[in-house]
Amino acid sequence: MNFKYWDPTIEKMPRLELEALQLQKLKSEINNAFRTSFYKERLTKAGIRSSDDIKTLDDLKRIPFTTKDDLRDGFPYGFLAIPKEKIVRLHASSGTTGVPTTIYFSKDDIKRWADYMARCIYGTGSDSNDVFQNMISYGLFTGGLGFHQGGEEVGMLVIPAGAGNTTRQFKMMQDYGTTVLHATPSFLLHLETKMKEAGVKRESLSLKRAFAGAEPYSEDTRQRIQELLKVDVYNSYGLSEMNGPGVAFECQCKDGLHIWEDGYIAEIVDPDTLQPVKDGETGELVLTILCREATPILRYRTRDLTSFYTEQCKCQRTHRRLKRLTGRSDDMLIINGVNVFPSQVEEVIMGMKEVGNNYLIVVEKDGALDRMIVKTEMSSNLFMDDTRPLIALKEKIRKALQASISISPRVELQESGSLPVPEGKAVRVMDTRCKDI
Ligand code: DLL
Repeated sequence: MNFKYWDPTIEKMPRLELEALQLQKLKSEINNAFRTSFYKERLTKAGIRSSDDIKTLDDLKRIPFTTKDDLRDGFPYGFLAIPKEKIVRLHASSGTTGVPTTIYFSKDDIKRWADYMARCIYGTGSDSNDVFQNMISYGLFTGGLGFHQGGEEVGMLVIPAGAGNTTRQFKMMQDYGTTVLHATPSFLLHLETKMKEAGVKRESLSLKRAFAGAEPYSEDTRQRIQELLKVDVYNSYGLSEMNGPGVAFECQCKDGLHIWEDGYIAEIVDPDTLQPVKDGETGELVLTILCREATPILRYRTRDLTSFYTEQCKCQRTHRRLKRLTGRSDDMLIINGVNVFPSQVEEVIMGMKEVGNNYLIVVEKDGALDRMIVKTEMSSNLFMDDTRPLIALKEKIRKALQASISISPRVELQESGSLPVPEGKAVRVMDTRCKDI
């Protein structure tokens, strides 16, 4: 395979040099942190007086973790490290409490972010010959502008399509000869369902590849998108606290996501003990950003569960790879005492070709007990009035789920395209139990 590197000196940098670079950048990020009211207090309390107290990368452990609640408490300017007149943009996520976590950027921060995004995009084999349709929300969400800038940096023709409106999306693909897509995996599946309905022939499109991220999805879902849309799918991971997309991305080997270690320090800890897990073990990803001056964030608890690959990638990049992120430590459901991750359900059902492109997990109270209902769409060649194959399919799904999660859910089949598809991230779980208490 002919791998493409945006900057081989960085992407293939020997580990020792890379770690020395991390230490140097960490010190400068700590200097930035001391300019914020939040870290000035936090670091001083932890006995750190200046970046001189951080002598090795191991000293990072002396710094306390930062959480989403800290960011909310620091709203609006508690994490700002530069004068207001030097900020050129903000991105924010509203979250559930209504206090937005807000991240500010200087002009240089935006340039650096675009450069990481370009590295991700170019590493998939995309270049200035490509037409890139960015089908994700623009605005305060980082997915739209993040990919937009990266695409332009690579020299692609970028179509700022935004999310939703499949009819318009198909029209743009045909009009401009789109070769590369970016969307959530759930929207890519939805697109395929709508393509059949709209009578759009795959042969009339020039698609080669798609970037899919912003929400967890299984390897089976990737395979399904690849087969149905006939595109090469690359996993893309990021979070607004760490700029947005561009934190970790798959290369052409598509075997784990390279985390850009010249821009981030990644640790994986046990979410209960907060101690580092052994290499290769699953735990919660903790990130320190090294490439942003306006809003430094040190040891951020992402809540995302993953592990490091222990061996180097065939592409020869030295930046370590993360395993596909399957869920968050806070999205675990406890159903009648059994722990269930939504990703386990997805893994079971997306591997079945009779199952359509969308599903929903409902958890509700049934007297004192919990009841789990899995609603799945059927593939478009099954029909509601033909009951025998439907009963058999329900039973097949129920048994497969029971074998995987030790719970026997009620399975409900729905027509293809009938479950709701939000414009942003997919909503996979409806847990109504707390309302009954
Ligand atoms: O979702 C940034 C992004 C935009 C990433 C576009 C990729 C593509 P937030 O809205 O802050 O930022 O959500 C971040 O989404 O902590 C994960 O829980 C989840 N997430 C993002 N990418 C993936 C992925 C953007 N590839 C949160 N696999 C993160 C699994 C993902 N989960």
